[in-house]
Amino acid sequence: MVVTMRRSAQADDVARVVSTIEVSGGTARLSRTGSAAVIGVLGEGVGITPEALVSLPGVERVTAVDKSYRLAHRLFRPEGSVVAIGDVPVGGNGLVLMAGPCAVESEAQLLAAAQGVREGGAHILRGGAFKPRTSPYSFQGLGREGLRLLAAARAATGMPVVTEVMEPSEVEAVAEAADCLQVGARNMQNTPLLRAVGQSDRPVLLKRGLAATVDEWLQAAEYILAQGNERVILCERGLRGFDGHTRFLLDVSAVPVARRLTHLPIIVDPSHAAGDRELVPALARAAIAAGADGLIVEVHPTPDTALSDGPQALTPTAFAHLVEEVSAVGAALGRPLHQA
Ligand SMILES: [Mn+2]
Repeated sequence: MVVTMRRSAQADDVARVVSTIEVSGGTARLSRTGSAAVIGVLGEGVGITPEALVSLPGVERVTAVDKSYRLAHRLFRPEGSVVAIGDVPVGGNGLVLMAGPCAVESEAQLLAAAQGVREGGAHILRGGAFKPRTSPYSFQGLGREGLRLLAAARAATGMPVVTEVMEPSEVEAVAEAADCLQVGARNMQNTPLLRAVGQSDRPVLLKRGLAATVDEWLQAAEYILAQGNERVILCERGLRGFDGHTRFLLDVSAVPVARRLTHLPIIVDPSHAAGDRELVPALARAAIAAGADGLIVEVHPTPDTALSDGPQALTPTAFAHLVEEVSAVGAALGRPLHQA
């Protein structure tokens, strides 16, 4: 259930609703953005009925929402959420660009990538220290040393950093080095990891699983939100398709579908969907046209020597060109690139 208060409701009206929920054994989560308070009811049990809540002073309406997610539900924050990564707001009107190498390989490679994407117009640096590779014989990332290099790149460029965390036991170390924790597609339904990042104070970039429905994706987000971390950004990155010309099938329709269902910001990863650098700009333009709040793009100073995902990596020059194109698409829709 989601309880929407009247705009005229007083603080003690809200407190009465919260205590009614809690006395009945439920948990109340308050959302206070916009003109009216909204209260999400978690773990509603035998004692709480919509009738008991709707008759309380100040209550405008009580809406039954899909039981599987409610803090992620658009009703909980109808005007949409803005989630800051460092000082960069994701969501809202401006478009945000995250870019950098698939994997952190060395100090020189990361710094060249970071400076290249910053000059090209990126707001946030991406780079993997812990890499979930399909084959155990592929490069697995530099691990803790990669985190150290990311923190150094952040200090050198001033760009906030997003990087993947794969294990609950690593959340603290990754949160220290990075401004945003990425949960990768292969871990979207790793519930211990979702709970662990839900207890972190860092924002979380939640990639959609490569065979996950939109509802499963939103339920994964709900795991994080239910732990108390309200800062979740969704990322569409392509589904398993049947045509080998692209690595995955970018689900552009997931952007407006998720937009209708949730208040969480939504970005798109055109790189892993395409798997081919020549296709990345078209998918990036399509994502912005479909209403995405931003992009996460793989860029490498020398893609041909990349230790992972080289075929889909753009050069910094190609990235700068992509930024010009998506900026034009965004401008046509009244959504300029975020200005620092
Ligand atoms: Mn990659």
